[in-house]
Amino acid sequence: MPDTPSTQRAFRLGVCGPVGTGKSSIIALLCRELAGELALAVVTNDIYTDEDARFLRAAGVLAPDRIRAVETGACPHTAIRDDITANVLAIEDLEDDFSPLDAVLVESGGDNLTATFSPALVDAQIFVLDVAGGGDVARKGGPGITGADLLVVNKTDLGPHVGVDVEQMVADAAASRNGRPVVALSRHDPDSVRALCGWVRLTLARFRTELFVASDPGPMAPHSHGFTVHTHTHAHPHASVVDPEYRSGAA
Ligand SMILES: Nc1nc2c(ncn2[C@@H]2O[C@H](COP(=O)(O)OP(=O)(O)OP(=O)(O)O)[C@@H](O)[C@H]2O)c(=O)[nH]1
Ligand SMILES: [Mg+2]
Repeated sequence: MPDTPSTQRAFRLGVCGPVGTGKSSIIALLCRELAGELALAVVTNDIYTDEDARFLRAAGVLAPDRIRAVETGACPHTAIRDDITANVLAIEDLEDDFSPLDAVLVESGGDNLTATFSPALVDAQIFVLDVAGGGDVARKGGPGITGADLLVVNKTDLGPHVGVDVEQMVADAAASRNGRPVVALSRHDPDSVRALCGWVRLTLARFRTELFVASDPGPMAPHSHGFTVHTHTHAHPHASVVDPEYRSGAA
């Protein structure tokens, strides 16, 4: 533990989205672009492996001990939405070990279109779609697509190869988001990388003001795992906010 803990904890930024859409690659890219100006750490979530963490350590974008894996033992959305304990502990350990941190990036293991982070776990969240997943996915909606703080339409370089009209896909995505931002990203397109980094800087700056509150994109759709039915009901209304005191550690 540091002698004098910082009065404000690190900004917690979640990255979620379906399997293989490029979440780990985006985290690697953000670390590569921003580690020179921000003190960063990463938590990854996976069911039984720490593969994402190993990928990020191998990418050499951050000191290896700043990257930690949570093995959820169940669907990753459970650990980012329903019981966030393991993730919160991993983040707090990183904050203690590397204080002061500017931001902790949290990757959800790849999951379906409705997986979103609890606003009690992250301050803001990026939902990632992949052009190669099909142009119509952006129209399908779901809380991540419509309500995440940022929607990334990733791998735009693949559009011509998979027969997807990227401009139309981005327009469809934007139309479903009620003005919330969309970034069309390819790691091969420096302008798009700048746009993503610009959003992260802006959101971090907003977090550091007293005006920032985490918003909830909405819960998982009801679903089942074998015999267990998850209904994910909540007593509070959605688009709810986290107590602003929480992020200063006062709660
Ligand atoms: N063409 C192209 N491929 C990309 C881009 N970004 C990522 N990829 C590739 O997409 C594949 C999946 O990337 P990951 O970053 O592992 O995706 P992920 O969402 O973390 O995957 P899971 O954690 O398994 O759900 C890899 O082969 C990446 O190299 C991009 O901008 N363009
Ligand atoms: Mg990954």
